[in-house]
Formats: sequence, C-alpha cells, structure tokens
Amino acid sequence: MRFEPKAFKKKKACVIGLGKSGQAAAKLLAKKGFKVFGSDSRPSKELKKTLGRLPASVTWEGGGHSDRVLKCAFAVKSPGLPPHLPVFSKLKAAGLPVFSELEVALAFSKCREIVSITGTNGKTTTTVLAAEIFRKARRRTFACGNIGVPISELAPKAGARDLIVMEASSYQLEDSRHFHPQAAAVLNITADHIDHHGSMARYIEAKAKIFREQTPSDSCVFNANDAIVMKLSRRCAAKRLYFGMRGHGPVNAWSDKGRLFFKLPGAKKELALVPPALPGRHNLENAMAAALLALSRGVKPAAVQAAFKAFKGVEHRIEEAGVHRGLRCVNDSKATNVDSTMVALRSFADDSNGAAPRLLLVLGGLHKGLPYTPLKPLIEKTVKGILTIGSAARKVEEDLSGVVPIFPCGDLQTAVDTAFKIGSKGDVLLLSPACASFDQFKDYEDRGRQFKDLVGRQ
Ligand code: UMA
Repeated sequence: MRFEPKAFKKKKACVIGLGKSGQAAAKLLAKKGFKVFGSDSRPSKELKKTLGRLPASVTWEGGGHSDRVLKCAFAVKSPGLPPHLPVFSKLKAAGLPVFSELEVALAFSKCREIVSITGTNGKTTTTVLAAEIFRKARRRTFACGNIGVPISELAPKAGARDLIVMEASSYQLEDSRHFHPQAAAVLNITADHIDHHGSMARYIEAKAKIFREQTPSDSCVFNANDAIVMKLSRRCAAKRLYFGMRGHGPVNAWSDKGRLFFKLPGAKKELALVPPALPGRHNLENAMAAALLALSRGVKPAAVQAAFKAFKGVEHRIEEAGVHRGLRCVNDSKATNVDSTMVALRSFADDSNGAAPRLLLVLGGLHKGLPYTPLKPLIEKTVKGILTIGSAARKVEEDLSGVVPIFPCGDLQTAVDTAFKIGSKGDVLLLSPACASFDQFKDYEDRGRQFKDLVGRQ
C-alpha cells in the first residue's frame, strides 16, 4: 500500500522511534494537519532531553512501545528500528499500515527528480559530491537521508524543478515499497548490519530495492569490480552504467594515470577529468559514481570538473584533524564496520609507496558481531600500534593479538593521550574504529567531534 496523505486526512499518526528521523516525521505530519503520537523505547526522562520543541499536536511516550500505538490510523517506522520488533507485529495484527519515514517524507514532496546512492561504504562521500556537482550545474539541490539530514526535514521543501540527492541505507530501503529514484547507484556490497537484516541475502535484497521500481528511462550506476553488485545489476531494468577497471568487461568510467575517463552509451568520444584531491582508490570510485549519476542526468562535464576541483571530502571520513608535534591526526569515525576501516587502511597503503607502517590505529566501540581478523593483512602493512576502546576491545584484542603491539586504552581520551606519548614525528593517529559508537557516544558524529576536540586541546 502506497502512503497517500489524503487517505488519512485528519487521522492520527503514530511515529515509532523518536530519533532524528522520527522527530522530523512527527513535525512534518503535525504541520500537515495530522495528530501525532510518538513512541520511543528510551526512558521518558532521557528522551525529553533530546526532543526538540515539538508542535502542540504531538504527544509521546517513552520507556517502550505501549498499546497506545494501536489507537492510530497508521504508523511511521524510523529507519534504524529492527523490523521484527513486537510493536510492528502488533500493528500488523491490528490491520494498521506501517509506512517508512522515507516514503512518508516523499509523499509530501513535489520534487520529481531523485538521485539516490546506496552501498556498504562510500555512500556519504558520493552523495555529498554528487550534490555538489548538481549545484555546480545550477540545480537547486537538497541532499538528505542517511548523511544525517532526515528526508522528512528536506524533501517536502523541494519543488517540482528541484533535485533531491539522497543517501539511502539498507534500513531505509528495506522498509520502502514504492521508492523510485530517476538515477541510482550501488557502490559496493560487503557484510554489514547482518544483526539487523538477519542474513546477507536479506541485506542484499534491501539494497536491490534502490532500483526495483526503475524503468528503462532511468539510470543506475554499478561497481563492475564488485562481484555481488555485478550479479545484482543484471536484475535492473534501468540504463545500467558501470565504473571499474578497464579490461574487466565494458565500463563507462575508469581511472588511468591520475585521470578519470568516462564514456557514456552513445557518446562518440571519451571524456577525461582530473579527480578530486582525496586519498585512496575508494575515492576515485566514489568520484566515478557521482560523475556518472550527474552525466546520466544531462549535467555538462565542466560542472563535474568544477565540483571535483572544489571538493574537500566529508567530515568524519578520513578527515584531517590536526597535527600534534609532528603526529598527524585523522578522523575516520564514520568507519563503523570492519570493511570501512579496511577502506581507510587501504588508502594509507596506496599512498605509502611501501614505506614502514606509521599508523597508530584506534579500534573498538560497540561490537557488531563480525570478526576483526580480515583487518590483519592491512594492519601488518600499515599499522605500528593498535589502541583499543569501548566494549568491543576484548574481542578486537583477541582477534588481532600477535599482529602488532596492542595498547588497551578503554576510552578515546586515553587512546589519544597514549598516541601522543608513544607516537613520533611522521606517524599518523587514525581513529577508524570498525565498530558502532553507541556504547560510549551519541553517534559516530559525536565520536568524531570528541576526537577532534581531544586532538585540538593538546
Ligand atoms: N528506538 C525505539 N525502539 C527500539 C529501538 C530504538 O524507539 O526498539 C529509538 C531510539 O531510542 C532512538 C530512535 O529509535 O530514539 C533512533 O531511530 P533510528 O535508529 O531510526 O535513528 P535516527 O536518529 O532517526 O537516525 C537515522 C539513521 N540511523 C540509523 O538508521 C541507525 C541515521 O544514519 C541518519 O543519518 C538519520 O536517520 C537521518 O536520516 C546513521 C547510521 O548510523 C548515520 N546509519 C546506518 C549506517 O550508516 O550504517 C544505517
């Protein structure tokens, strides 16, 4: 069932989960004339502190999802909530429709052009860069979604001639039924969020929803060097565009000798561009994907090049955080899984030209259930010491013992202090924790900001 606001006019809506997305959805629905009841598992006292000013027509409960949610005509699910929660079974049993925050938000938007990006890693960088390219092409562009800006907050502001560029997580996609972006990208797929989705197959199916409603007049960008993504692409009805290495089958974008090359179907000549000045091969891939998305929507190469030139990267993603007595500090707090940390380590390996390992790597946080052993080969190449933090520390230490010296630090402050004591000039302190942040921080952004504060305070 598609969410049609008119079908529920003046009815009561229930929003399950009052984090960033839930609060934005509650405000939006209240503004549109609905009575709203919000429900969250956090204790009311704690919740109250984080709830901004909500309109008078919004009531709420904390400390769990009671049967009060059943007194509504429909429910809105915040993306991060596991779909198997008892509250959703209850709503289903009562015959009440549950809509995703994404689809509710888009139902109130006049915007007819959506560009959406998914993948296990690189989504945020690609989303921000794609939005910058469209802006250089003088399109009024609204960037939102998993990048930290709820869709409910921005999508309703976008007009018919504007453009929405949206980072879509597997959570947001999993819940959506009619999501139809005109251009989409699947950057890569490796194991992540298996605890939430239940299996790798279901995680992949969630990602596939980004192109499920697409037609041949749309386009979808795929990573030709990712076997899972390649296999998935065969099910896509839109125009398929591939980026990857040349020689491994036909690709529409590839890199060679410091340049990015593009050849769209029907184009007579290859286009060569200078990539953004960002570290690592993964950033070349992100740039190729963002450019293909824009070029497929008719953006001129000059706008792509101008955005590439101006782009300085994304906060919390291999972000320069300062230098302390010759020790370079890098904030990669966005690395909330092992694969993302591997991307960061690989970028240091790419840029090291075989020099001795110089990284002091902060690992740990909230464990997500997957082993840290896949990091071993890259750690041997790039890392001289590991500083562990958070509740995952013991597991990290077990999995990586004997590879390089490990310094159990407990918390981020101790990790930074330790790095400043043991590090020498030319070393790099890298926060790329391979774990979620919720055991010690509000979220990965809070973790990244605290890291930058600690580095700056010394
Ligand atoms: N909650 C309940 N019941 C439960 C469990 C949680 O009520 O059983 C409540 C929590 O107490 C909290 C709220 O639900 O108040 C959290 O809702 P949420 O998990 O949907 O998170 P939001 O704060 O709305 O943030 C979400 C995204 N988070 C997740 O999907 C986990 C943010 O992505 C996103 O930026 C934001 O919407 C705006 O769109 C963050 C993320 O970690 C960056 N994403 C994952 C990732 O990138 O790996 C998918």
